[in-house]
Amino acid sequence: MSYETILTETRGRVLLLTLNRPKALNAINAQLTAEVIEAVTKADADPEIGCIVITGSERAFAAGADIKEMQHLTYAEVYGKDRFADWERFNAVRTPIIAAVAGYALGGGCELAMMCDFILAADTAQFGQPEIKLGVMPGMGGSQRLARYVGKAKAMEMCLTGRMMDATEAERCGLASRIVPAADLVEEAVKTATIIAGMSKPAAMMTKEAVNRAYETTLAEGLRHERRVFHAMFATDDQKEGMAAFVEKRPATFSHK
Ligand code: CO8
Repeated sequence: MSYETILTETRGRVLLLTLNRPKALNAINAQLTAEVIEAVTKADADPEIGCIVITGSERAFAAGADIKEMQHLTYAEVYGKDRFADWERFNAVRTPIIAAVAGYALGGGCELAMMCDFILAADTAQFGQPEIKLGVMPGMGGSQRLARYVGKAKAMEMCLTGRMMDATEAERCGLASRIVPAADLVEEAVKTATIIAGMSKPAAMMTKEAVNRAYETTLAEGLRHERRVFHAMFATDDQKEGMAAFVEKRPATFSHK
């Protein structure tokens, strides 16, 4: 399938997906939504892809859901079509996804970045949930994920005032894993993704599932889940190879099985 609002490129075992609606600062419209979900779902099913990087432009990762597309919708239309529910398919992707954020990540853009497994921030990144200024509120996880990732005080202030958070603050409060110079962002993200994609894919998928479980369940349940998944890993060829390679003092070659 050829895409119009995103660019895709395979680098080794990494899919690099670039949001590409520059005139609208990568505002997330229905077409971009469908294309991103199609591309990540396909990559998830591809055993040759071990990690996905989603990025935008220097100016904007994404400036939110497309306001012009939403402006005249009625309640019956947004509720009837359960607008944004399609993103649940994005959340079901088991391959690790890195958000490489430069410039604005606002509203749905910040929510998309938070739906990824971690955020690498360029020093130019600006995060925000400015929906309140439009007379609405976050609709794709902003009120929930931001509160879990940065805590109630910051999440509440950001969602109620719409103020933006720069990269330094985002890293300090745990929203971004680290900050890199804007010029190096994509290369650094691909480099990080290449490390992940070189690991056993089943181990990476199970690790993603286990860490995400920490946000969905009690500590006791999460610990039980982790232990059972750890046990299951001994059924993989990659566990045998990884441990043999360590003992034999050589690099592991994973078969992703
Ligand atoms: N939707 C549609 N078009 C947009 C959006 C947007 N969110 N953001 C920017 N644009 C367009 C502008 O209209 C403008 O187009 P044109 O040249 O045709 O007028 C172009 O992009 C450039 O924008 P600006 O001229 O405004 O550029 P500035 O550098 O002056 O300002 C800002 C940049 C600060 C980012 C500014 O554009 C802005 O405030 N944008 C809107 C940010 C916002 O409110 N985002 C939240 C949107 S609501 C939302 O996301 C709900 C989430 C629900 C879930 C989504 C699921 C993914």
